[in-house]
Amino acid sequence: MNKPASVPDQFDAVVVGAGFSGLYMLYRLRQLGLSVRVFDSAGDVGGTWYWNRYPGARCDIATPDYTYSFDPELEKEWTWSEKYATQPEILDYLRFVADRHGLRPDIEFSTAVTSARWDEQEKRWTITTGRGEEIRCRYYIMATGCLSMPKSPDIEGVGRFAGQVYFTSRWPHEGVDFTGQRVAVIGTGSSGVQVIPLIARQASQLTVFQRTPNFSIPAHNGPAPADRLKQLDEDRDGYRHAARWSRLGVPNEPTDVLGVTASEAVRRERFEAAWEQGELVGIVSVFADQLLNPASNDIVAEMIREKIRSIVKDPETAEALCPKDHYFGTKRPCLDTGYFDTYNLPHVRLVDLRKQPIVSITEDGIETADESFGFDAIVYATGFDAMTGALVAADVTGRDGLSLKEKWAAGPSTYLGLMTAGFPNFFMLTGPGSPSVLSNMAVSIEQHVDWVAGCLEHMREEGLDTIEPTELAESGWNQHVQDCAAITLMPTANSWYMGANVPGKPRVFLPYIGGVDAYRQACDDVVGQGYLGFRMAGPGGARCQDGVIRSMQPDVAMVLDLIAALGLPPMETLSADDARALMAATAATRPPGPEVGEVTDGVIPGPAGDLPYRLYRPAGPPEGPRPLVVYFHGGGWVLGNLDSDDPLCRDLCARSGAVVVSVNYRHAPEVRFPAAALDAFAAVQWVDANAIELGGIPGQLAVAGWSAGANVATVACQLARDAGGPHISGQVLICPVADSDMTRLSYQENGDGYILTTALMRWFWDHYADPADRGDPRAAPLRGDLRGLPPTCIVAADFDPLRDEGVAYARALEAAGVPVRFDRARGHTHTSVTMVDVIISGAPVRAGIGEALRDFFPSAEPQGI
Ligand code: NA7
Repeated sequence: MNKPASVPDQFDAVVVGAGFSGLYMLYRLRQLGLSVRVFDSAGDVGGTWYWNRYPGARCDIATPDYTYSFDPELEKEWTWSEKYATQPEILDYLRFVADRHGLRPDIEFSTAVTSARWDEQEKRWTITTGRGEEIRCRYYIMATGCLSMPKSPDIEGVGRFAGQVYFTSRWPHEGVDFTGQRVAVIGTGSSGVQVIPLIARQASQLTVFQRTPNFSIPAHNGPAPADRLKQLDEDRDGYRHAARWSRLGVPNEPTDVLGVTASEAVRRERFEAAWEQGELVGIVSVFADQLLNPASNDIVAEMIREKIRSIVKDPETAEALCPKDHYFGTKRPCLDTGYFDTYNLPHVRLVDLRKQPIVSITEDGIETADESFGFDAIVYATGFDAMTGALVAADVTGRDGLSLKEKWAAGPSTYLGLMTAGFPNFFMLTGPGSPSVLSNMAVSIEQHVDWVAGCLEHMREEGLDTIEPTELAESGWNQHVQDCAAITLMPTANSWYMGANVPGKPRVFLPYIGGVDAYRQACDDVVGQGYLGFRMAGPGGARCQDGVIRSMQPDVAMVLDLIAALGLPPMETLSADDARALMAATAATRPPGPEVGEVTDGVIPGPAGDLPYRLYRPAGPPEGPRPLVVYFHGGGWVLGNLDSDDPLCRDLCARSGAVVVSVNYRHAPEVRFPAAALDAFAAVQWVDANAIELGGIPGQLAVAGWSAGANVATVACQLARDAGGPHISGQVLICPVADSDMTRLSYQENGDGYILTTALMRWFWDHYADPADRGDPRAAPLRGDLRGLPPTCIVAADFDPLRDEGVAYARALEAAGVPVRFDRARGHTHTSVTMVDVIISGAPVRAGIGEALRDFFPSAEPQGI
């Protein structure tokens, strides 16, 4: 379609792409009364559904959900014919939407945008198209889709083949008849899995070249799921609302069943139900921990492998089709119709490229390391340069001549997946850093479009005409995106989510895995906080509320939410005994921590009676004595015992390779200051004196502690120095109580809501020490003489009221000439670092502690966790 002669060259907004997102963006911008031009290189609307016309192409989200929800009338008028619509039906739907809302006049088809350049003087973008047009606009919006830029096949000799060549992503509109032909398909992702059974129906020979077997479950296609339709009929708004606030963009009750603890019967029942349901949202949620815990993941993976083995008759082919090199869900799982059955057909053969890699495409076919194959046609189902490919394909140049490609050379950087600093008024729909491909795209697209439309409306109302994220907000978001991925198994796979399918592409987890609901909340919170992290300007003035929208580790936030939901009474409102009972009850259900070689209990003669201890010896070699660590538990001198910190002690033991001796000291209010500190010093003396009997290396002794335990540990170091011994090689102080001054900034910032509160800390101090004693260095070690103390590792958590006294102690030690290793527990609270196997993001912090301990003792080796 040619550009009508009357089209002006100035618009409020230019949108690239006329697929699901571009069409709705156009609709919303028009609603705002903005002038808009949409460009698409395709001949019609449809986006990815315009191009991916290969036989068998279908959506993999059920149609009641894979649909627009912005227009109730449209919902009434359109009825999907199947559970998973075919590509032609989805294309018809998008045409129907375009016609219904009269969208086409604002769309210029068969026109690619080749470059876009920001003009800082004019505060406008200049867009150039493949037709040589130049268009100016205030807002430039990429609605280019996540899977729209085909990956060029990275195979030797691609151009050499003399027969027919097809790409699933660019299928001929007139279709292809493979009848009687010898056909090769390269690639077994969703496209390959969908197209293979249909090509097999026509071809005389079909050879599938598989590099990585994929997990696939039967789609059980048919009519749209009756239960979903019923819910929609009864309460359409409620259903759509539930989708918007769900994790994946499809209403689904989250489970709390853990794969690792569920019975075999429950595991089987949940898996079979998901298999029967035939929906991705079900199979990725069989267990709450399947994307976090390798053992849980393997349960689901093995059950799928069992299914594959039961379908495919030839055992060697079956085994080759069984995915074993990645965790289930870390590469996009497929939905299929008869995929595995296809390999039972006599004219279909699987070639395992792990056993015989492709050497080259030849004129006649394909040559592998073992064989030469002749073909009439080769079909490439080799995937896409996902999520970033289409965004950097056009030459986008922001402020100061910086191109998007240059800015993203080491991986994409966005704020909320919507914008990127240095590129004012440039929006991406479902860009990297948003849930996008990990969600129902229809829901995520509507959310993004609504957010952008709301933002532009706000700007107009406020007399603003430029918007751009700040560097701080953007780097904070990038960090959050990576933190969310890091607690899952996702980064372990060579997936297109990681950019790993395109040679040379930086390996970064691209989408946001925190969930559609959490993401929506973050976007809403940004707006609620005055467009936090955005710099806006215009005739109405300039404004910027800078900051980071999510800086807590995602699993820490989740656990805090879970704890809040329990509605427990604040500790400081309880008696010491009730608080101890509550702590013991919550500890009873947590994971036990890593296995260690040996755990034995004993007693130490203390200044006023025996002190119980528990000794942890690492597993495995080397035999013989190990360095010793005397550990003191946390609990504000009031709570805690040998059991309370047991998982942490196991973890420290395994990571450090040292024998850990956890000592219980006398508690307040029964026995007050300075009893705990004196007990700690006595314990250190006794362990040193009995090093050989405890399996330790004499002279290799460190102390460690958490919270009040770190307080008594470091006081013991001060006392040992003053007493001329024992020699202590180092101290590890995890979120230490170093002072009794509760006015520091970290108290103001974090004194309410992160388990250890100001009120609780006051309660601890009141139980432990009289106000007159609280300045004594044995209570507030920061106030003591710090010269000559052993090398120190201090861990301070961002969301801890004690953070700043940990920082102050580290600085003061350094000033006193003590070697200090300071580890910031980024995004953590006072308690989260110690929650072994509960808070996954705490593991790297504890790995650092293990390293610090090993550095105190050059001979130590970890047992390996
Ligand atoms: P995918 O999922 O990226 O699949 C591409 C497939 O092609 C995959 O099996 C690749 O193996 C294979 N491939 C890619 N390059 C090669 C080479 N050089 N040699 C052999 N095999 C190769 O793309 P799809 O189009 O199937 O699906 C994309 C998404 O669209 C899908 O996830 C849905 O969300 C819809 P590899 O795994 O890289 O070893």
